[in-house]
Amino acid sequence: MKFILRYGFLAALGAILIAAAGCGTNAADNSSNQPVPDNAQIVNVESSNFKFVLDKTELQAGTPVVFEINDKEGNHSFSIASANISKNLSPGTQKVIWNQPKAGTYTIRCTVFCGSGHSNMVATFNVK
Ligand SMILES: [Cu+2]
Repeated sequence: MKFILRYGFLAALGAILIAAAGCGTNAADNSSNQPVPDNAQIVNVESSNFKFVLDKTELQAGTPVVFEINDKEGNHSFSIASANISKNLSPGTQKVIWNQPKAGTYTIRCTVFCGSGHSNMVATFNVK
């Protein structure tokens, strides 16, 4: 009886752990519950089927960046592989904070298959 109870508990714990891992966002998810740095550069991003539109594409290196993303339609992701940023988007506003942008040209992509125009969801910006 004790045996059954113990293994029943372990099985339940395992199920919880698997569920938590499965529904969580990935490790690179830049959570919107971080405080926004005072000196941040704000970039407004509009995502829709099937594009990203940024209100600025020239940013300053070394100054935190906050992407204020308004997803107009569809489920997408806002992913910048070379900056280790990936956030799943659903309609509404969400934000991504990038604390230490380094100089370079960056590409934003959607990594969630969102439909026929998915591969067109690419935008670039520069950090100088
Ligand atoms: Cu997509």
